[in-house]
Amino acid sequence: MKHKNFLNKFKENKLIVATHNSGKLSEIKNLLKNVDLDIYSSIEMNLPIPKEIGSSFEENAYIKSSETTLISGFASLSDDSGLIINALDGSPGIYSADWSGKNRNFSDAIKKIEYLMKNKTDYKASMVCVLCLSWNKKDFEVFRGEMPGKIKFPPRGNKGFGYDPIFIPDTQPFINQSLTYGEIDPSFKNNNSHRNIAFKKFLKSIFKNG
Ligand code: ITT
Repeated sequence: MKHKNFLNKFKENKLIVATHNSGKLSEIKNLLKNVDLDIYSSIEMNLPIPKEIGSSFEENAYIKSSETTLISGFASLSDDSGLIINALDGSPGIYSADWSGKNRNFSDAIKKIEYLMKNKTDYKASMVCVLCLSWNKKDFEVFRGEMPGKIKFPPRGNKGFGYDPIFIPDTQPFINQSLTYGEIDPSFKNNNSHRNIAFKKFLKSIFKNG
């Protein structure tokens, strides 16, 4: 059964997922599968790519969803996310997409991280996801999720996207496992990830506040 209790935020029952990243989009569509909204994305609506000039995940998420709502006239949900590495003072952080270059080549970004981590001993890292829901052109709410873990080389697994092959989340399918997100079943990742944590807050808010 699909949940329906939030009509005043979602004109014509529509929600635009404000992303041009197909890996994220497939996870987000899955997380929204029990919500009774008609889901569209920036990709299929051919919307321009917003300039992410903010200085935090929250600011960039707000830029993406508010711009999408302004242009489309509909409520939109953005996702600004990335990998935070302790030994690199939090990099790549909000620049996680930029490190993969114009062609979004994540094997280059991963090689760069491997090089920078050569003499480091602290492999602690986390994945962050900040969602921003914009509606009525000026209203918005942000939701943050974080998954602690560590990075590990060489990259392993091709089930995910972006930095998944080098990130080992603390939450594993079974105790004593050390699988990367690239090796973990996508449904397990989606039920336990930084994105899922942010999504739970988002769903709680839309069902509570209507
Ligand atoms: P949009 O802004 O259009 O959503 P983007 O790729 O530019 O797409 P971000 O600015 O949020 O997205 O950049 C975050 C990068 O970090 C992104 O390119 C991903 O590949 C990577 N990333 C985000 N979530 C991830 C996850 O769950 N697993 C692995 N990598 C992830």
